[in-house]
Amino acid sequence: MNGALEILEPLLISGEAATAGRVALGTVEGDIHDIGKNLVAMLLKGSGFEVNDLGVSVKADTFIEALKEKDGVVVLGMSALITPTLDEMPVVIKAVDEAGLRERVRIMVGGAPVTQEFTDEIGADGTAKDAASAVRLAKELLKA
Ligand code: B12
Repeated sequence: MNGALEILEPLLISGEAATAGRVALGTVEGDIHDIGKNLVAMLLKGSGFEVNDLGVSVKADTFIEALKEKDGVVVLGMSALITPTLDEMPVVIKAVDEAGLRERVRIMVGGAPVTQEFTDEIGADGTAKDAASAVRLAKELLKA
């Protein structure tokens, strides 16, 4: 699947200047699933977002460093596919709060086990069930 994504990527990415906004994206610590995350990254890039893909099993500290790299509003996207690693999402959100970044960071979460109820419970700003909806969500979050 990831091999197919490599072939598709240049076809989906238009080469337009990245102007839609910035996204830092990763699969949370303890989780190595990345096919869905990579699809989300690709569609975001194809829609003009500048995407910092942090990879898999990303520690909270690594997310925070990436968010600090530049000033201004940024979307943080976290992916998780295994139920136990969902617990990492509130850990990262707490770290964002503690780093004083929450005001300029819009948080979206996703992956098959993520529900709207869970999203609300952990205080994330939104979730989406597929990559196209993730792009719409990122745009909405940046408007808010
Ligand atoms: C492929 C796969 C693997 C591959 C992963 C390869 C890779 N590079 O990703 C391999 C074989 C490595 C693997 C390993 C494991 N896996 Co696995 N795996 C799967 C499988 C079959 C498909 C997942 C997938 O890629 N789906 C396709 C993508 C496109 O969908 P998606 O990820 O949901 O992403 C979409 C949306 O969710 C959303 N989205 C995703 N991320 C984000 C992020 C944001 C911000 C937003 C907005 C949206 C969004 O958009 C995406 C695009 O449409 C699932 C079963 C299944 N049918 O789902 C099990 C599954 C996820 N795996 C499972 C398990 C248990 C494991 C292992 C722990 C097994 C083991 N004991 O070793 C290990 C993981 C080890 C670890 N530490 O992470 C379980 C998880 C159970 C649970 N809920 O806890 C599942 C459900 C299988 C099962 N039924 O038991 N796995």
